[in-house]
Amino acid sequence: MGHTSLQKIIALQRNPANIRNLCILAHVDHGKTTLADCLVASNGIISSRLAGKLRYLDSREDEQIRGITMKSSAISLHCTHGAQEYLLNLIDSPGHVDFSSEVSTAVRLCDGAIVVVDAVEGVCPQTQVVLRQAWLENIRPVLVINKIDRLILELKLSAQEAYTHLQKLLEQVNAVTGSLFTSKVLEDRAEKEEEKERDMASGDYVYDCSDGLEEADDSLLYFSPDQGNVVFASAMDGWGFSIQQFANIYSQKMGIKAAVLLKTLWGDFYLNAKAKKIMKGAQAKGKKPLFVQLVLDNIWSLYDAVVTRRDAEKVEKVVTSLGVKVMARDSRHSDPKVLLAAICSQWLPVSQAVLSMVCEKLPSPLDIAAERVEKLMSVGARRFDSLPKQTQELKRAFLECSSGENSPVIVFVSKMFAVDTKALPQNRQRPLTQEELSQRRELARQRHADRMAADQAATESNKDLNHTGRVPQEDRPAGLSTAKMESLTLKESKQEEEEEQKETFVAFARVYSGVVKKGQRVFVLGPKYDPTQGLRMLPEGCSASDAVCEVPHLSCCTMESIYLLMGRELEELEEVPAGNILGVGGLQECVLKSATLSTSPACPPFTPLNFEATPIVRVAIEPIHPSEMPKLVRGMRLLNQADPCAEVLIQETGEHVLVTAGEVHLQRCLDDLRERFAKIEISASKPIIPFRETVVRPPKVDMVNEELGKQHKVAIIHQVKEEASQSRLSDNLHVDPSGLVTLDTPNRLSTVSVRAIPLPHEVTCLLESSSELIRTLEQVNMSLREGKSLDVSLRTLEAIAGLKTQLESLLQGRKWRNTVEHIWAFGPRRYGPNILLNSVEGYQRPSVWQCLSRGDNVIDAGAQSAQLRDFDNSIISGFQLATLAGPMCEEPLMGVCFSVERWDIQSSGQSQNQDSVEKGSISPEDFAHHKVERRSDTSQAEGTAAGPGHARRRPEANAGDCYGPVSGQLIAAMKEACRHAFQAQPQRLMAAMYTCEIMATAEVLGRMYGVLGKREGRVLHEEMKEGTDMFIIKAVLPVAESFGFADEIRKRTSGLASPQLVFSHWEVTGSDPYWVPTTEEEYLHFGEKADSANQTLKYMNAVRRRKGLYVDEKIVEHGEKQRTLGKNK
Ligand SMILES: Nc1nc2c(ncn2[C@@H]2O[C@H](COP(=O)(O)OP(=O)(O)OP(=O)(O)O)[C@@H](O)[C@H]2O)c(=O)[nH]1
Ligand SMILES: [Mg+2]
Repeated sequence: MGHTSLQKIIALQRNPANIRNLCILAHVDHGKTTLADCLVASNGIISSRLAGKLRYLDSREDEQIRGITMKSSAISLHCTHGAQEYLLNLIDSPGHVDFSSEVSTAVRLCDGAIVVVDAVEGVCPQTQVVLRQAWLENIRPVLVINKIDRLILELKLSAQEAYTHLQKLLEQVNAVTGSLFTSKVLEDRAEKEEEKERDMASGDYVYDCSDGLEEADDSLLYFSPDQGNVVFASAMDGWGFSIQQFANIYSQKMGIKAAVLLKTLWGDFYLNAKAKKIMKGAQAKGKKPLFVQLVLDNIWSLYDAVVTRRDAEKVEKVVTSLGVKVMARDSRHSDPKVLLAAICSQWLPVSQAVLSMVCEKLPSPLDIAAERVEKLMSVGARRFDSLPKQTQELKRAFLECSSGENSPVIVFVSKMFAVDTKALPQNRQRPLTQEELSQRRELARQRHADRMAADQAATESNKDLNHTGRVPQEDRPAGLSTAKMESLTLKESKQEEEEEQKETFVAFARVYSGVVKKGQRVFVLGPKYDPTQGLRMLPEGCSASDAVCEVPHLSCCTMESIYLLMGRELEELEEVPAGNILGVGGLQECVLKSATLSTSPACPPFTPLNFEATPIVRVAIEPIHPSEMPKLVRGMRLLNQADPCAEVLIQETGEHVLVTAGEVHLQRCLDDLRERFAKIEISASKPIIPFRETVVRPPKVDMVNEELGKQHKVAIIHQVKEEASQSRLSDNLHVDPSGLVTLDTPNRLSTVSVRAIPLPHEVTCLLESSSELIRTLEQVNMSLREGKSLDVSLRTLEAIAGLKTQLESLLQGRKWRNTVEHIWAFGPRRYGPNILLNSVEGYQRPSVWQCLSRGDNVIDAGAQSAQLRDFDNSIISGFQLATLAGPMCEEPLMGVCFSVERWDIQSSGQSQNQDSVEKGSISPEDFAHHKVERRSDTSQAEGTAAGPGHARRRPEANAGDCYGPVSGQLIAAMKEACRHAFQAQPQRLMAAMYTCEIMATAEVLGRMYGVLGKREGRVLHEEMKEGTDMFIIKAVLPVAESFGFADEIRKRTSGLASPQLVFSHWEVTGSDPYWVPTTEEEYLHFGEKADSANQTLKYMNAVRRRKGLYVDEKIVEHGEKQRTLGKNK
């Protein structure tokens, strides 16, 4: 045993064929870090006695305390398999859903993954997610079924039962990969069909009736013990095996070929002892399957002897028969698990089983698939073959993974992590050489002599002072005061040091091609960098060390130091060849979270990481002492850089907002801010819960379930009118009983009529899930409008066409006839889940789907249309503003269709304003870069809306001049019209919902339902997990009610149930916040005030209060005059 030397690892780094880059993925608590411990122990980095208890890769204090991993960390290990030596770059990832972005950063750098599944819990939500992530990144998984000891000791299954259980579990896992595979095959088939259609058009097509599923090769895809990609293990007890090991053992013992055993050890086979043959059909004949007889029975009897019965004699026998050595202190230990671990870790060491599987079954960096390379290189909608030629040539560099002198360096940074500057290898104290030691000794001696001399002098002078009759200031020997002085200066320098002690950022990266050298200069390619542009602007053969002209999204930096990642430690290196995972220092200034580095400007930026988590929990943060604001700002900037998922933004109100994926993540971010990045006391606001505003169809029955007549409608109109009359726009505004709102611009030259219609739920969901696609669609449309052509991949076009067809099929019926063709825009930010519809008679404009029918939709615009077209953008901008912040509590809208039914502009006063159209309108980029400027946009439009009051005072003034540019007026008018149209319908809030899957035993079920009920949660389904006494409950719960939920559940169920909350969807909350009783029955039932609890109103008012908006609440609801009865007599 002993540390693998650094030299050895450096040597192994040069042989990519024997490198494996892999990560460990699983649901939370399935034993990833414990397994990693076993692997780390095999290299002698930690003692094997501590393996499984230390959790070496959980290096943060809070990780150890909470017992969950929060960040992914890497370690390089060495192993020998067969005659070869391998280098494993292993990354342990967190399983908690809040940190799933850390999984994305890990998966990107790997070629393979160990997927760990708890034998009892089976496939859990995060297991599915990580399998999907591995699939999306095209990395190959192998399976470890962990915690098999729980089947023996906790569930007390017999070996036969355990076998059935494991079979089912394997089926479940394979079902997940199977469904991923099928959907991919079907997708490919659709693509092929498209090609065929084109071939058909050219006439050379032979009909093919297969659906592609039969011919697709899926044999490598599934997990199966006989394929060698499954290991059964108990990481805690230190054992694990693949059936290969048992096949080898028994082939010697029984004289059966190992290959035969390998095929039959897992499956419906049994041993016919008489005939000494392996036969099929164990189940039908009621025989023990081979796996039970030869494998599980041995393990079961070992557990029985060591743990259950603690039978010393039998243990002795087993120990001798297995030929393992047990130390006396282990066999005498009071905890039988110690003895068990001692036996098992020699008999079936888990590290050996897992490492052999990894070396054999996972691909090396040389095996990187061409498909994966193309996927990494083609960003967004771009096609790989539309990239410049030099860029396409880089594909070879990837595939060869060559470390030649001339190969371009390509590095991908997937995250930045903070390291205490003092912990960096160059700052670490190294052992002193003999020479230095003697130098120091000499120095110390000198110092001591000086001090002694000074002391002497001081005592003498003191004596002199005493002689002259002055009272000594301190009646202590003067020597002490010198000591004090010294300690003071020490203290000061310590403080200085603390000031200096900073965090240094190290990039977590992988080299895909070339050799990375310390001090090398490289290009940093931002996510929007376009190699075509770069190649055009840069001189040929230009390198990053030359002075570079300004190319957008391209910068240069020096890789100041490079490190080998060794879990808690870093080792400094001089160079790292292709195919390895490494840490790079010195990128702090030019890389925020992730980046692509290259020596060649032809390299495209890699596709962005696939993040599964949506950051949803927002809090506002402030320092306890306001003067420490600059420290907080700096700290938040660092935090933003150090966390792949956290977002930090400054609202224009000055609030510093932190957005995180969940409560646990939030807690970690706050701890980091306090202790590492800002180092000040901070206070965080209550979480800011996001809502969406929407409208619903007018109800058919009233609140007491009576059929509604006209009465209700009258009430709504009444309400709208009332509000409108408060507004200064009232005489420009007209609301008709059907909810159509007509509004004039202040100069009365233009009129818009808008109606708000609720979108069907499915449509909203579709728009929500296709937001990326709609954003692409918008980009394509923009470039078309500007006359540029964008090379869009066939797949993207197909997806857009697919979206259109889906929308068409969902928007059926008279009301929605031809709607899809007439979609004007999506909003907010041009890709949100609301639709602007062009129902203006006779107004023709290019369709949003124009990219599907390139060129052939020339619109025959009449004179009126042409005039309107000039202001088209203003209407869109008004719609964008209206959907960005609704009238209920200024939250974004969702699922609303605004249909513009009339829009006209009178020509006078228009021509002089023509030129202001461009200036006044809000460009799509403004929306794309929204976030911080959001409110300022709104206020700009509101500023224009305030125009009319001001203008009415001077009606005689020139319309064009005093009301400002027509486009601005139109934006404001459109926005107001939308808001009023929205209010003319029954309004609702939509709350963000979490889903959670909770596993609990029957005893705690009742208490758990209690907690769920109290928090407005809803149980979707409940089922018993087969073979266990656990129930799996799936529930939804509003985010607003979720804070402290996990803790409460854990407390109420004594830690037996621990839910994981995952953002799932938006849901309309029950009631109308503006509802007042209108029918007689309702009066009877609710009373005049109808002041029973209205959850929506509570949410709405809370948001309004937070935003400083007017809240219509009475402090005293039922004020009654106090009377002193006595006086009245
Ligand atoms: N019975 C049993 N318990 C195990 C085994 N392996 C791990 N555990 C326990 O399971 C718990 C979680 O183990 P970890 O290794 O921290 O799990 P993890 O997958 O790294 O968890 P996260 O990183 O938080 O997702 C610990 O209490 C371990 O002791 C095993 O083989 N058998
Ligand atoms: Mg862990």
